[in-house]
Amino acid sequence: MDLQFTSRTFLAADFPYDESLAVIIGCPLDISSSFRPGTRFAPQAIRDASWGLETYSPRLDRDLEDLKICDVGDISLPQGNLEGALEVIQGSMTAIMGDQKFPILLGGEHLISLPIVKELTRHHHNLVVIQLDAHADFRQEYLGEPLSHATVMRRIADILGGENVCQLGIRSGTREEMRSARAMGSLSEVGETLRRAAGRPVYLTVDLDLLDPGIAPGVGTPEPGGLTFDEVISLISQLSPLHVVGFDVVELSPPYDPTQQSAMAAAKLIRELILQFYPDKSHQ
Ligand SMILES: [Mn+2]
Repeated sequence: MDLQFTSRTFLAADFPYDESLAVIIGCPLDISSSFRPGTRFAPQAIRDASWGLETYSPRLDRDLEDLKICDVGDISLPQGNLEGALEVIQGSMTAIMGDQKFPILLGGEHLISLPIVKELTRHHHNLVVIQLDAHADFRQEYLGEPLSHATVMRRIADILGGENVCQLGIRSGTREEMRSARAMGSLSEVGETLRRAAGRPVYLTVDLDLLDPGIAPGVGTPEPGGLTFDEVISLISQLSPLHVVGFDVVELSPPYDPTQQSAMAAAKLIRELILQFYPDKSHQ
């Protein structure tokens, strides 16, 4: 039969799980969003948008079709039970890491990065987390809650130490957040990040609101004054010398994305991240 079909997976991520080197996991956590909920719909919206893209990246001269990637679908999460949901996410990561796969997480709200990083510290010594985000997400607590998308990087810094977190692109935060982030040493620049992360395993977490709301309006907490798509790609290119061991892209909120433009931006960004950081470069 010589017919072609799209599927419900991310673009070209249909390799058998057992033989895959990288795994895409939807992580539709949607509990602590403070402004515009809807992140539970994001992983599938990103998958659907991805089929509008080419598998080939002219920038990198690499093609998703050459890679061994399996999109396993979305984790079933008990929305309404935050701590339970975080445990389920960490448990899924335990399984993926036990199978030695390169994890690619589609959020979900930003809090998913906390259980992911917790699990990664069990597998990677000396881990560095790089955050690309409009917001510091560095509150001690938010509305009395220590676990929130507004506190996630503070919790990660509590675990790793602020010097092992590099926050890039931050253009919003309270005075107290910015003060704490500065005091803990997590606010960073590209050059500083490259120095600190050199030779170490890196987990990259990308909040889509890094992009300007004109480019990606469909996010939980849009923040004017953001980067263009090309500026984000340029930033990611600058990080290419680093040894990235996994990444997430979080905070897309499809109910606020009626034209799919934010989901398209997310999907293209993910394609570029995969092609840039895929663990086996031998075929390229
Ligand atoms: Mn964030």
